[in-house]
Amino acid sequence: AGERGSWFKQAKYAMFIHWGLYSELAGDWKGKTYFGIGEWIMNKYLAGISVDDYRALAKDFNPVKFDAKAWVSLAKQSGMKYIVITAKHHDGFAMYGSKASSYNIVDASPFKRDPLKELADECRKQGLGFGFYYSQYQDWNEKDAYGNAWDFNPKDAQFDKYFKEKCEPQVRELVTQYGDLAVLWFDTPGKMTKEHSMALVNLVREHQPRCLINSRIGNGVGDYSSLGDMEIPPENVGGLWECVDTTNNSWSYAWYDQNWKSTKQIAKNVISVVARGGTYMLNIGPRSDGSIPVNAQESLLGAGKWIKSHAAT
Ligand code: JFZ
Repeated sequence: AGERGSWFKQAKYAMFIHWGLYSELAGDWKGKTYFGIGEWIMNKYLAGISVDDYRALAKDFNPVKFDAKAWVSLAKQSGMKYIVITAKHHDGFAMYGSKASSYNIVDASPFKRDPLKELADECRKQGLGFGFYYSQYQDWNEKDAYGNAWDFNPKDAQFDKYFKEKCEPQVRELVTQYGDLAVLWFDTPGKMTKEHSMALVNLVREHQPRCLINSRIGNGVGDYSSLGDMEIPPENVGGLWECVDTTNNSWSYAWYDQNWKSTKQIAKNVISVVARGGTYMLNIGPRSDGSIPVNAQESLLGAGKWIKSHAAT
Protein backbone atom coordinates (compact mmCIF):
# COMPACT_ATOMS: atom_id res chain seq x y z
CA ALA A 1 0.00 0.00 0.00
CA GLY A 2 3.15 2.14 0.18
CA GLU A 3 2.41 5.81 -0.13
CA ARG A 4 -1.34 5.37 0.04
CA GLY A 5 -0.84 3.87 3.48
CA SER A 6 1.16 6.69 5.02
CA TRP A 7 -1.89 8.35 6.62
CA PHE A 8 -2.80 5.01 8.20
CA LYS A 9 0.56 4.85 9.98
CA GLN A 10 -0.11 8.32 11.35
CA ALA A 11 -3.72 7.80 12.34
CA LYS A 12 -3.19 4.95 14.85
CA TYR A 13 -6.53 5.09 16.59
CA ALA A 14 -10.01 4.76 15.08
CA MET A 15 -13.65 4.31 16.02
CA PHE A 16 -15.52 1.26 14.77
CA ILE A 17 -19.33 1.31 14.93
CA HIS A 18 -21.70 -1.68 14.70
CA TRP A 19 -25.22 -0.42 14.21
CA GLY A 20 -28.17 -2.05 12.46
CA LEU A 21 -31.52 -3.81 12.91
CA TYR A 22 -29.84 -6.17 15.40
CA SER A 23 -29.30 -3.13 17.68
CA GLU A 24 -33.08 -3.00 18.09
CA LEU A 25 -33.17 -6.54 19.50
CA ALA A 26 -30.19 -5.81 21.78
CA GLY A 27 -29.69 -9.54 22.40
CA ASP A 28 -33.37 -10.47 22.93
CA TRP A 29 -35.78 -12.33 20.68
CA LYS A 30 -39.35 -13.15 21.70
CA GLY A 31 -38.70 -12.62 25.39
CA LYS A 32 -35.53 -14.69 25.49
CA THR A 33 -31.97 -13.43 25.80
CA TYR A 34 -29.35 -14.89 23.47
CA PHE A 35 -25.94 -14.26 24.97
CA GLY A 36 -23.12 -13.87 22.47
CA ILE A 37 -22.55 -11.15 19.91
CA GLY A 38 -25.58 -8.97 19.32
CA GLU A 39 -25.16 -8.57 15.57
CA TRP A 40 -25.35 -12.36 15.12
CA ILE A 41 -28.75 -12.77 16.79
CA MET A 42 -30.50 -13.59 13.50
CA ASN A 43 -28.10 -16.51 12.96
CA LYS A 44 -29.04 -20.09 13.75
CA TYR A 45 -26.21 -20.18 16.29
CA LEU A 46 -28.24 -17.72 18.36
CA ALA A 47 -32.01 -17.15 17.80
CA GLY A 48 -32.25 -18.42 14.18
CA ILE A 49 -34.73 -15.76 13.06
CA SER A 50 -36.46 -16.23 9.71
CA VAL A 51 -35.89 -13.70 6.95
CA ASP A 52 -39.56 -12.64 7.12
CA ASP A 53 -39.52 -12.05 10.88
CA TYR A 54 -36.20 -10.25 10.74
CA ARG A 55 -37.18 -8.01 7.84
CA ALA A 56 -40.17 -6.79 9.85
CA LEU A 57 -37.77 -5.19 12.35
CA ALA A 58 -37.10 -2.42 9.85
CA LYS A 59 -40.62 -1.06 10.40
CA ASP A 60 -39.68 -0.15 13.97
CA PHE A 61 -36.15 1.09 13.42
CA ASN A 62 -36.35 4.77 14.21
CA PRO A 63 -33.18 6.30 15.71
CA VAL A 64 -34.70 9.64 16.67
CA LYS A 65 -31.77 10.37 19.00
CA PHE A 66 -29.20 9.90 16.24
CA ASP A 67 -26.90 12.91 16.17
CA ALA A 68 -24.03 12.76 13.68
CA LYS A 69 -22.40 15.77 15.27
CA ALA A 70 -22.36 14.17 18.72
CA TRP A 71 -21.04 10.84 17.41
CA VAL A 72 -18.20 12.45 15.48
CA SER A 73 -17.38 14.78 18.40
CA LEU A 74 -17.12 11.76 20.67
CA ALA A 75 -14.60 10.14 18.34
CA LYS A 76 -12.67 13.36 17.94
CA GLN A 77 -12.57 14.16 21.65
CA SER A 78 -11.47 10.58 22.29
CA GLY A 79 -8.38 11.15 20.14
CA MET A 80 -9.58 8.99 17.25
CA LYS A 81 -8.71 9.92 13.66
CA TYR A 82 -11.37 8.18 11.58
CA ILE A 83 -14.64 6.29 11.87
CA VAL A 84 -15.66 3.01 10.22
CA ILE A 85 -19.36 2.09 10.39
CA THR A 86 -21.45 -0.90 9.28
CA ALA A 87 -23.01 -0.03 5.91
CA LYS A 88 -24.28 -3.61 5.67
CA HIS A 89 -23.54 -6.35 8.17
CA HIS A 90 -24.22 -10.09 7.67
CA ASP A 91 -27.96 -9.51 8.18
CA GLY A 92 -28.07 -7.83 4.76
CA PHE A 93 -29.81 -4.61 5.81
CA ALA A 94 -28.25 -1.49 4.33
CA MET A 95 -27.92 1.32 6.86
CA TYR A 96 -27.78 3.89 4.04
CA GLY A 97 -30.02 4.85 1.14
CA SER A 98 -29.38 2.14 -1.46
CA LYS A 99 -30.87 1.98 -4.93
CA ALA A 100 -29.49 -1.53 -5.38
CA SER A 101 -31.75 -3.01 -2.68
CA SER A 102 -34.91 -1.60 -1.12
CA TYR A 103 -33.93 -3.39 2.10
CA ASN A 104 -32.32 -0.24 3.44
CA ILE A 105 -32.91 2.35 6.14
CA VAL A 106 -34.23 5.07 3.83
CA ASP A 107 -36.80 2.91 2.03
CA ALA A 108 -37.74 0.35 4.70
CA SER A 109 -37.70 2.23 8.02
CA PRO A 110 -39.77 5.10 9.43
CA PHE A 111 -36.52 7.05 9.92
CA LYS A 112 -36.18 7.66 6.17
CA ARG A 113 -32.91 9.59 6.58
CA ASP A 114 -29.48 8.34 5.51
CA PRO A 115 -27.46 8.44 8.76
CA LEU A 116 -24.27 7.38 7.02
CA LYS A 117 -24.43 10.37 4.71
CA GLU A 118 -24.87 12.60 7.74
CA LEU A 119 -21.86 10.95 9.40
CA ALA A 120 -19.70 11.22 6.28
CA ASP A 121 -20.49 14.93 5.99
CA GLU A 122 -19.90 15.54 9.68
CA CYS A 123 -16.56 13.70 9.64
CA ARG A 124 -15.42 15.93 6.80
CA LYS A 125 -16.56 18.98 8.74
CA GLN A 126 -14.71 17.97 11.90
CA GLY A 127 -11.59 16.78 10.06
CA LEU A 128 -11.91 13.05 10.66
CA GLY A 129 -11.58 10.27 8.12
CA PHE A 130 -14.56 8.09 7.27
CA GLY A 131 -15.05 4.56 6.00
CA PHE A 132 -17.46 1.66 5.69
CA TYR A 133 -17.74 -1.91 6.95
CA TYR A 134 -19.38 -4.07 4.26
CA SER A 135 -20.18 -7.79 4.55
CA GLN A 136 -19.45 -8.95 1.02
CA TYR A 137 -19.84 -12.71 1.31
CA GLN A 138 -22.38 -13.37 4.02
CA ASP A 139 -25.81 -11.86 3.47
CA TRP A 140 -28.46 -13.68 5.47
CA ASN A 141 -31.25 -11.90 3.64
CA GLU A 142 -30.28 -13.26 0.21
CA LYS A 143 -30.78 -16.82 -1.01
CA ASP A 144 -27.89 -16.39 -3.44
CA ALA A 145 -25.35 -15.25 -0.86
CA TYR A 146 -23.94 -17.36 1.97
CA GLY A 147 -24.48 -17.61 5.69
CA ASN A 148 -28.22 -18.31 6.01
CA ALA A 149 -28.76 -22.07 5.94
CA TRP A 150 -31.84 -21.91 8.20
CA ASP A 151 -34.03 -20.29 5.49
CA PHE A 152 -32.15 -21.18 2.33
CA ASN A 153 -30.34 -24.14 0.87
CA PRO A 154 -26.71 -23.15 0.31
CA LYS A 155 -26.62 -25.61 -2.62
CA ASP A 156 -29.04 -23.37 -4.50
CA ALA A 157 -26.99 -20.20 -3.99
CA GLN A 158 -25.92 -18.50 -7.19
CA PHE A 159 -23.26 -16.36 -5.61
CA ASP A 160 -22.40 -14.61 -8.83
CA LYS A 161 -25.98 -13.39 -9.15
CA TYR A 162 -25.95 -11.91 -5.64
CA PHE A 163 -22.51 -10.47 -6.31
CA LYS A 164 -23.55 -8.73 -9.54
CA GLU A 165 -26.99 -7.62 -8.36
CA LYS A 166 -26.36 -6.51 -4.80
CA CYS A 167 -22.78 -6.68 -3.55
CA GLU A 168 -21.03 -4.90 -6.41
CA PRO A 169 -23.75 -2.25 -6.95
CA GLN A 170 -23.82 -1.47 -3.24
CA VAL A 171 -20.06 -1.15 -2.97
CA ARG A 172 -20.23 1.11 -6.04
CA GLU A 173 -22.76 3.30 -4.24
CA LEU A 174 -20.54 3.49 -1.19
CA VAL A 175 -17.43 4.49 -3.12
CA THR A 176 -19.22 7.06 -5.31
CA GLN A 177 -21.74 8.80 -3.05
CA TYR A 178 -20.01 9.57 0.24
CA GLY A 179 -16.95 11.59 -0.72
CA ASP A 180 -13.40 10.50 0.00
CA LEU A 181 -13.21 7.31 2.02
CA ALA A 182 -10.34 6.35 4.32
CA VAL A 183 -11.13 2.66 4.49
CA LEU A 184 -13.36 -0.01 3.00
CA TRP A 185 -13.52 -2.68 5.68
CA PHE A 186 -14.68 -6.05 4.32
CA ASP A 187 -15.37 -9.09 6.47
CA THR A 188 -15.59 -12.91 6.50
CA PRO A 189 -14.57 -13.64 2.87
CA GLY A 190 -15.42 -17.35 3.24
CA LYS A 191 -15.00 -19.09 -0.10
CA MET A 192 -14.91 -15.92 -2.22
CA THR A 193 -12.83 -16.47 -5.34
CA LYS A 194 -9.86 -14.28 -6.11
CA GLU A 195 -11.84 -12.88 -9.08
CA HIS A 196 -14.60 -11.70 -6.77
CA SER A 197 -12.15 -10.18 -4.29
CA MET A 198 -10.32 -8.45 -7.13
CA ALA A 199 -13.52 -7.13 -8.68
CA LEU A 200 -14.22 -5.29 -5.41
CA VAL A 201 -10.63 -4.10 -5.08
CA ASN A 202 -10.72 -2.70 -8.63
CA LEU A 203 -14.04 -1.01 -7.97
CA VAL A 204 -12.66 0.70 -4.87
CA ARG A 205 -9.40 1.68 -6.65
CA GLU A 206 -11.25 3.11 -9.64
CA HIS A 207 -13.26 5.58 -7.57
CA GLN A 208 -11.19 5.94 -4.41
CA PRO A 209 -7.51 5.63 -5.29
CA ARG A 210 -6.41 6.56 -1.77
CA CYS A 211 -8.86 4.34 0.12
CA LEU A 212 -7.32 1.38 1.95
CA ILE A 213 -8.84 -2.12 1.96
CA ASN A 214 -8.41 -4.50 4.89
CA SER A 215 -7.26 -8.11 4.64
CA ARG A 216 -10.75 -9.54 5.15
CA ILE A 217 -11.45 -8.81 1.49
CA GLY A 218 -9.94 -12.30 1.18
CA ASN A 219 -7.37 -13.97 -1.08
CA GLY A 220 -4.52 -11.83 0.22
CA VAL A 221 -5.43 -8.80 -1.87
CA GLY A 222 -6.00 -6.24 0.90
CA ASP A 223 -3.73 -3.34 1.87
CA TYR A 224 -3.42 -4.03 5.57
CA SER A 225 -4.13 -6.85 7.98
CA SER A 226 -6.94 -6.83 10.45
CA LEU A 227 -5.90 -9.11 13.25
CA GLY A 228 -8.31 -11.51 14.91
CA ASP A 229 -10.74 -9.66 17.09
CA MET A 230 -9.39 -8.39 20.37
CA GLU A 231 -5.98 -9.91 19.78
CA ILE A 232 -3.05 -7.68 20.73
CA PRO A 233 0.14 -9.18 19.25
CA PRO A 234 3.27 -9.56 21.40
CA GLU A 235 5.37 -7.68 18.86
CA ASN A 236 5.20 -5.66 15.64
CA VAL A 237 3.74 -7.93 12.96
CA GLY A 238 5.20 -5.76 10.15
CA GLY A 239 3.52 -3.93 7.30
CA LEU A 240 0.28 -2.10 7.87
CA TRP A 241 -1.91 -3.71 10.49
CA GLU A 242 -4.64 -3.03 12.99
CA CYS A 243 -6.23 -4.58 16.02
CA VAL A 244 -9.98 -4.44 16.25
CA ASP A 245 -11.59 -4.51 19.67
CA THR A 246 -14.78 -3.49 21.45
CA THR A 247 -15.50 -1.29 24.46
CA ASN A 248 -17.30 -4.29 26.03
CA ASN A 249 -17.78 -7.82 24.57
CA SER A 250 -20.45 -7.65 21.88
CA TRP A 251 -19.86 -5.54 18.78
CA SER A 252 -23.45 -4.33 18.51
CA TYR A 253 -25.50 -3.10 21.46
CA ALA A 254 -26.65 -5.90 23.78
CA TRP A 255 -28.56 -5.00 26.94
CA TYR A 256 -26.80 -7.59 29.13
CA ASP A 257 -23.25 -6.73 28.08
CA GLN A 258 -21.91 -4.57 30.89
CA ASN A 259 -18.31 -5.71 30.66
CA TRP A 260 -17.07 -2.21 29.88
CA LYS A 261 -13.38 -1.57 29.50
CA SER A 262 -12.10 1.08 31.85
CA THR A 263 -10.36 4.24 30.74
CA LYS A 264 -7.13 2.69 31.93
CA GLN A 265 -7.65 -0.52 29.95
CA ILE A 266 -8.37 1.43 26.77
CA ALA A 267 -5.36 3.70 27.22
CA LYS A 268 -3.22 0.63 27.86
CA ASN A 269 -4.47 -1.08 24.70
CA VAL A 270 -3.86 2.02 22.58
CA ILE A 271 -0.32 2.23 23.94
CA SER A 272 0.39 -1.49 23.41
CA VAL A 273 -0.85 -1.53 19.84
CA VAL A 274 0.63 1.80 18.79
CA ALA A 275 4.00 0.99 20.41
CA ARG A 276 4.13 -2.13 18.21
CA GLY A 277 3.44 -0.09 15.11
CA GLY A 278 -0.24 -0.90 14.63
CA THR A 279 -3.57 0.87 14.60
CA TYR A 280 -6.17 0.29 17.28
CA MET A 281 -9.76 0.37 16.03
CA LEU A 282 -12.13 0.36 18.98
CA ASN A 283 -15.81 -0.37 18.56
CA ILE A 284 -18.96 1.08 20.07
CA GLY A 285 -22.48 -0.31 19.71
CA PRO A 286 -25.08 2.49 19.71
CA ARG A 287 -28.66 1.66 20.66
CA SER A 288 -31.35 1.55 17.99
CA ASP A 289 -32.63 4.96 19.13
CA GLY A 290 -29.25 6.45 18.20
CA SER A 291 -27.95 6.92 21.75
CA ILE A 292 -24.50 5.72 22.79
CA PRO A 293 -24.20 3.94 26.17
CA VAL A 294 -22.76 6.35 28.72
CA ASN A 295 -20.23 3.80 30.02
CA ALA A 296 -18.64 3.61 26.59
CA GLN A 297 -18.63 7.38 26.21
CA GLU A 298 -17.00 7.94 29.57
CA SER A 299 -14.17 5.47 29.15
CA LEU A 300 -13.45 6.68 25.61
CA LEU A 301 -13.35 10.29 26.71
CA GLY A 302 -11.19 9.41 29.71
CA ALA A 303 -8.68 7.64 27.50
CA GLY A 304 -8.87 10.51 25.02
CA LYS A 305 -7.93 12.97 27.71
CA TRP A 306 -4.89 10.89 28.58
CA ILE A 307 -3.90 10.46 24.93
CA LYS A 308 -4.17 14.18 24.24
CA SER A 309 -2.06 15.13 27.22
CA HIS A 310 0.67 12.58 26.44
CA ALA A 311 0.82 12.21 22.68
CA ALA A 312 2.47 14.54 20.21
CA THR A 313 -0.33 14.30 17.66
C1 JFZ B 1 -16.61 -10.61 12.22
C2 JFZ B 1 -18.12 -10.52 12.26
O1 JFZ B 1 -18.69 -11.78 12.03
C3 JFZ B 1 -18.55 -9.94 13.59
O2 JFZ B 1 -19.95 -9.85 13.67
C4 JFZ B 1 -17.94 -8.57 13.75
O3 JFZ B 1 -18.43 -7.70 12.73
C5 JFZ B 1 -16.42 -8.67 13.69
C6 JFZ B 1 -15.75 -7.33 13.72
O4 JFZ B 1 -16.01 -9.35 12.49
O5 JFZ B 1 -16.20 -11.62 13.10
C7 JFZ B 1 -14.91 -12.08 13.04
C8 JFZ B 1 -14.20 -12.19 11.89
C9 JFZ B 1 -12.87 -12.63 11.91
C10 JFZ B 1 -12.28 -12.98 13.12
C11 JFZ B 1 -13.00 -12.88 14.28
C12 JFZ B 1 -14.32 -12.43 14.24
N1 JFZ B 1 -10.95 -13.40 13.16
O6 JFZ B 1 -10.26 -13.46 12.12
O7 JFZ B 1 -10.43 -13.70 14.26
